[in-house]
Amino acid sequence: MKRLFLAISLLIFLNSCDDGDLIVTSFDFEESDLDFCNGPDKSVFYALNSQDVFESFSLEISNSELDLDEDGDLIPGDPTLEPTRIPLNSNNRAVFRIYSNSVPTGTNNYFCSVVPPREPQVIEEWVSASGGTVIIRTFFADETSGADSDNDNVDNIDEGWNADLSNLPDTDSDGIPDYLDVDDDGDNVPTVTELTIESLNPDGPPNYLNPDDDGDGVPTRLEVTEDAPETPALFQTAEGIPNYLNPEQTQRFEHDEYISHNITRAYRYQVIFDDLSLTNTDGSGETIRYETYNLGSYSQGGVSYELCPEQDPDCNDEETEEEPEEIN
Ligand SMILES: [Ca+2]
Ligand SMILES: [Ca+2]
Ligand SMILES: [Ca+2]
Ligand SMILES: [Ca+2]
Repeated sequence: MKRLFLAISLLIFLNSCDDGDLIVTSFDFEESDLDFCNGPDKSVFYALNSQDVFESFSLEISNSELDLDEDGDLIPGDPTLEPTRIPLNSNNRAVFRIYSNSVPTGTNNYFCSVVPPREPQVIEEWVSASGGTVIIRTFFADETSGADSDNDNVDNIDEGWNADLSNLPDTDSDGIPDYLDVDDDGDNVPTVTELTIESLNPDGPPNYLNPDDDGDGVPTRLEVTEDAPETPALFQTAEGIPNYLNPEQTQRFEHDEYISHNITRAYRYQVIFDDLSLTNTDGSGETIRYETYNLGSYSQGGVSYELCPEQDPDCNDEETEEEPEEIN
């Protein structure tokens, strides 16, 4: 009875103590930059503090709750849709730990290893109770004016990006706004390449926004055969001038081939707990409760992002891989 009373009074005390000065830990991990790892059956978002004390705050989630690729990396959901809500239970849990020594990071990740390493020793541990929820919200991390979402060397702000994503310019009317379009004028010569080519008509639009770069009436896209849309410079005169930059050359090849418009993008995952109760695993029953706890964000770059020009009839068709022949 005495013990129960102590636990209850501690609970009241902890709840009324906002600054956390008088308790063992302040659980001061809010708005951390998080790391992520994937193990055989669980994935873990975590933050480490090794400054005055060795401590960590982690969120372990059963792999079945997450969208993961074959490398164990997160597959981001659509940022415009509702966030993922995962119930806290014995498989999905928040864990706060204090250690005897620093926690190793790197390939043998402490948090995702199958057998918990003997070192460093855990000297204090708090684990979440069932009942709460963790909310994982996905954002694009490249939706800023200074970012270059399509990596074509023209910053978003210079491709008409705005925070509301309203009235986004689409120079070639292929359904892909300029800030996500690697070929802004749809002429099969990537913007990043056209930026390096001097315009034949200095008073006209820059090459990367001009679908007929030499102004000969034949679209650049059709001055190249469908066999080599990626290498327009192959089609050239003996003097080495590509046809698409030569108004004297007006040979026209009809086709509907388009270069790949796929890009890679950067994402951010925000991890917020709703109704988080952490209980000390030392048996004391000490509990601390947060109505909400914003653990922080995990950033992920280089995520493939498929885009298709509306005019392209066979964009991103899965190429049928041939079975390797059996060798006896
Ligand atoms: Ca476009
Ligand atoms: Ca672009
Ligand atoms: Ca182009
Ligand atoms: Ca032309």
